[in-house]
Amino acid sequence: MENKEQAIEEEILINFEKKIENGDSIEPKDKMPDGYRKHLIRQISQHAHSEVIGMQPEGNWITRAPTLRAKQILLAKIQDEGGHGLYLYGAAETLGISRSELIEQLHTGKAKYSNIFNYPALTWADIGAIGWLVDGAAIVNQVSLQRTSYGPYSRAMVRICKEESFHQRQGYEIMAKMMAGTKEQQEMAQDAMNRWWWPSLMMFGPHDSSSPNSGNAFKWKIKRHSNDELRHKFIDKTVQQAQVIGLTIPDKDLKWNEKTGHYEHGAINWYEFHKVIAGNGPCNKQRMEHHIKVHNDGKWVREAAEAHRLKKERQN
Ligand code: BYC
Repeated sequence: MENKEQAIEEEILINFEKKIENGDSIEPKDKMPDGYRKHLIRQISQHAHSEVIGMQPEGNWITRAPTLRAKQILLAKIQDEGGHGLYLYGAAETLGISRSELIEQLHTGKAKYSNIFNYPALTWADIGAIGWLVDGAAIVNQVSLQRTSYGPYSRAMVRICKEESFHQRQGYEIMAKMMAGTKEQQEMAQDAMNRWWWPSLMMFGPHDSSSPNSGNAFKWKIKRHSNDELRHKFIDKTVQQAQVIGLTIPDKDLKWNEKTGHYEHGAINWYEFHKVIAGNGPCNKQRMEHHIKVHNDGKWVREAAEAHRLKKERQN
């Protein structure tokens, strides 16, 4: 009996590895090793939580957007982020975990979400910096994930990237406008840049040499580029964009390396990164309390939807 089960497991693994090697996508009905399934649930759910928690710092500015046009654009962007969360929760659910389990993992601290959303959005320029830098960093990562091996995740990325590029431009437009404005507006934009630059670099995760999940992620073609490769890509394109509008990158060690064809950056504060992802950043408590409150307030909606579903099922 044990031998038979072992033989089945081995066959699953051989077929799976063949598909990965050929570059075929893995679909929900395909047999897959448990490690692959768990790795994806961890990453996709953390990605989904990041999209939804990311609505909070921006939501803080809806009522204070400086013009009706800016308010409309911001509202649409935040709504998009909620939609991204839904595609990604849907992709995670195809791996055999329920939405309520995923939310419980978030609320109990078992699942992480991006470090970046634990910083406050203090001024209108922060909304520019979030769109330009945070969505800009997310795009670089997500364009690479469009070729990830799990079909539903890869397809979600294609759709999300189209919307993110609009978000990035929305943020850059805010920063460009402020840099073309008064001295106070220029200072406000530079201050936002100074506060969001380093946490944005941390979004790509630890350096490759201290990234425990990268080994399997590459073996299974979940990741196509390393944390450091993507971080460099982001820096190279963002430095030029900053120069065009007159913003200074807050890194005195930043310099162009002719040989590598990339910018070299100063040391990232990994102590701060680990503190923030362990739950001790400036806004972790506030973000989670808000999510739990809103989730509890929406309990009646979930109950009504479930009652409706059961009623329909009885009628059929
Ligand atoms: N923040 O082995 P590593 C958006 C954790 S939302 C927190 O390199 P991996 C937007 C990592 O989870 C876009 N934790 O991990 C929304 C691991 O801990 P666990 C969000 C981080 O998975 C609204 C440990 O550190 N994008 O754009 O190979 C408004 C070791 O790391 C972070 C995604 O989620 C972090 N930054 O690589 C505006 C992209 N980095 O899980 C904008 C999808 C690392 O073992 N995710 N950790 O306990 C990924 O591509 C990968 O998961 C990462 C990390 C590159 C982030």
